[in-house]
Amino acid sequence: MVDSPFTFTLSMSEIIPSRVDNHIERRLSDLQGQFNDQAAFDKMLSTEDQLLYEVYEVKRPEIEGEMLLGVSIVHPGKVGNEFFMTKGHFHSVLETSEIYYCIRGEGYMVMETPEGETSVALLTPGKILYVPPRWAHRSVCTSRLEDLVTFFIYPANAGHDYGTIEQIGFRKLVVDGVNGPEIIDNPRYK
Ligand code: S6P
Ligand code: ZN
Repeated sequence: MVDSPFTFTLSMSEIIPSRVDNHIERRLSDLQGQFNDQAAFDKMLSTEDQLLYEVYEVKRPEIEGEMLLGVSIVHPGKVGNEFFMTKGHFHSVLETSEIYYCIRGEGYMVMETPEGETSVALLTPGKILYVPPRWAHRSVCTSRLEDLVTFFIYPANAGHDYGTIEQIGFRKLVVDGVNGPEIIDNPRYK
């Protein structure tokens, strides 16, 4: 079967795309064990299970040859001195890449390979980031008031390996330092 081409719009002022097949919401409790300051995490969670980020997906068959695309929105905030972030993942098919286009806000993409290389890319509106195959990736919002909004596209057969990051964490963290956002070594990296 041959599919018909389709268009949709992503207004710079609205940020929610005109076509959405799936809306994911991830809350504080979904990131249990991922933030450095567990006491701050527990305290926050006892008050409210805050919404940290959302993903608006355009669904396609998850097979080789197709692409998945959508918008990721990380809200501003911190757990202790660590900025709100996504869970982060490797792709299950490790040899698959991803492209991000930053639409709004400011933040970082924290990345690393299984071999231990690390890279942290600044995201500002208009910036395009190419995440090559093998690099785990996590978005971090460092804007104080604004969301970090990115458009993403990646091979539909990539899949997500969340387990590795849940167990070992990322090697680098983004924290709020005396002079603003700082990239530091993760003291709890396993
Ligand atoms: C999927 C792509 C994004 C993330 C989204 C949320 O490969 O990288 O759509 O899913 O930014 O992050 P996470 O780590 O919770 O999937
Ligand atoms: Zn990904």
